[in-house]
Parts: sequence; C-alpha cells; structure tokens
Amino acid sequence: MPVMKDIRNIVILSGAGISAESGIDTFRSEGGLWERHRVEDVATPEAFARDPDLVLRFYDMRRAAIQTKEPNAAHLALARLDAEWPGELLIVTQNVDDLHERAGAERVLHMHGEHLLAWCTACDTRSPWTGTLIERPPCPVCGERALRPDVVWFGEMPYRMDEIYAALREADLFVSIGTSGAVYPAAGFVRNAREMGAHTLELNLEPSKGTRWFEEARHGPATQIVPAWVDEVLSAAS
Ligand code: BJW
Repeated sequence: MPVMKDIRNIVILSGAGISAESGIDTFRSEGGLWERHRVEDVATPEAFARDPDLVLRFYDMRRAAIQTKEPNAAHLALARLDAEWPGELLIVTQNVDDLHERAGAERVLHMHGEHLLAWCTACDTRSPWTGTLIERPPCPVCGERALRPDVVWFGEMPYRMDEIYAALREADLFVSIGTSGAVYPAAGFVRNAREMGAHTLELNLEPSKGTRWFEEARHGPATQIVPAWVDEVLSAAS
C-alpha cells in the first residue's frame, strides 16, 4: 500500500465480479453467461442485425433479473469511499447493472452502457427503460420503433473514453475490482495508469489475466476484500 498522504486521485475499474455475490451472473466464470450463450450470437452488432429477437430476449431477461438484485457489501463500501474521499475519485464500471448507484455512489461512469436505458437509433436519444424491448415499443421521444439496449457490444466503441483516459492520466491510485482482464480497452487501463505513475492494485477472486501488470494484488470475494480495503484507505487518510 502506498503512503496515503501521497494519494489524491483514485480511479476504480469494476467488472462483473463485484456484482457476483448480488446474484448477477459473470461472463467468463464457470457457469457464466458466455457458457450458456455464444458471444457472437448475442453481443455483437452483427448478431443484432441477424437475429434481433434472440438478442432482445437475452437483454430483456437480464434487465428484468437485475431489478430483483440488491447491492452487496462491496458496492456499499465503494459508495462510502465515494462519499468520504476528499480527493478526486472515479468509478469506471464495465457493468451494465445499476448496483453502484443503488448503493449510493455518485461518481460512476458506465463505459459499456446501462441495462436501464434504451437507445433509439433513429433519433439518437437514450430513455430510461425498465420493461421489455422484444415487442418493439416506440421511442418515447420520436415514436420510431428503433430502440435497442444501450450496451456496448464487441466491435463498438466504449463510452466516454476521453474522460476515462483523462482520469487515468491524473490517477495516483488505480484499483481494478472483479474483472477478468479479458476485454479491451478496459484490460489495458492498468498499463495506462502505471505509465502515468499511478500505484496499481488488483482486488479479484483469483489472479486475473492481467495480474502481472499490477504492483499489488489481493484475492478473495469482493464482499470481503473491498470493504477491508476501503476501511484501510479511509483510516490511513484520516
Ligand atoms: C469475482 C467474484 C467475486 C467472480 N469477487 N471477483 C484482440 C486483442 C485485443 C483486443 C481485441 C482483439 N480482438 C478484438 C478486440 C477488441 C474487443 C476485445 O477486447 N475482445 C477480447 C475478447 C479480445 N473489444 C471491443 O470490441 C470493445 N471495443 C473496442 O475495442 O473498440 C475499439 C477501441 C479501440 C481503442 C480504444 C477504445 C476502443 C468493446 C467491448 C465491449 C464488451 N461488451 C461486453 C457486453 C456488454 C453488455 C452486456 O453486459 O451484455 O461487456 S462483453 C462483457 O465482458 C461485458 C463486460 O463488461 C466485459 C468484461 O467482463 P468482466 O467484467 O471482466 O467479467 P468476467 O466474467 O470476464 O470476469 C469476472 C471476474 O470476476 C473474474 O476474474 C472472476 O474471477 C471475478 N469474480 N466472482 C471478486 N465474488
């Protein structure tokens, strides 16, 4: 752990592992989503063009499921850090669930989109969405039946990359939580942050694909290791 008085700007990258203990499936763990659904069938623009019903059903199912789940101790600990950390802090999440926000975190950026938004490809607006899309409802803004899940598929550009790279450039501490390090550009953030002088820490159930890039790693369930780390950071800073 670096000396906390030297740390002002924190960037946290979260992934599916932080929501696993809330009962939301990860992608690549045993029994994860990609064991039951082929990525090429449900998470690419080509799949949506080829078989929109299959893709819409997949996302309708997941959108309904996340609304029955609750934030866990790891989301709550990060929300506490967000509320109490006096310096800059940004939670960049790859997750499309809203558990960071429901835990109370405010400085959250969804680089892979959000389940609870629908994107109209006709008028390019995003509307809050809790129901289904399979029946092709009209866009609440323009009335066209051109809504799709507001998520980033393979081959599409993740959201708000300029903001993310700007935060990484200024980061003193970069922490990656519950992500396998299999998907770029997120998997490369640790190297970006390190090149700019940040201390780098991995918090994950097991060593991720990119674990060698981190200066420090702690392994275990997020609901245990994240609250413990947040306690340490806040007490060292006070
Ligand atoms: C726990 C736990 C517990 C479990 N406690 N931990 C060749 C080389 C390099 C790149 C490419 C390449 N070929 C193609 C690419 C690019 C491609 C890519 O990365 N492909 C790879 C497969 C190689 N990337 C893209 O296409 C991206 N766009 C892009 O690159 O644009 C161009 C660009 C260029 C330059 C700069 C910027 C952009 C888009 C990627 C979109 C990803 N979309 C998805 C679906 C989103 C919607 C949805 O939810 O359906 O995003 S895929 C899926 O993977 C989802 C996730 O956000 C993402 C990452 O998954 P995550 O979160 O890491 O989950 P898992 O399951 O992999 O890991 C969970 C971890 O938790 C594990 O390690 C567990 O151990 C751990 N864990 N329980 C703590 N209790």
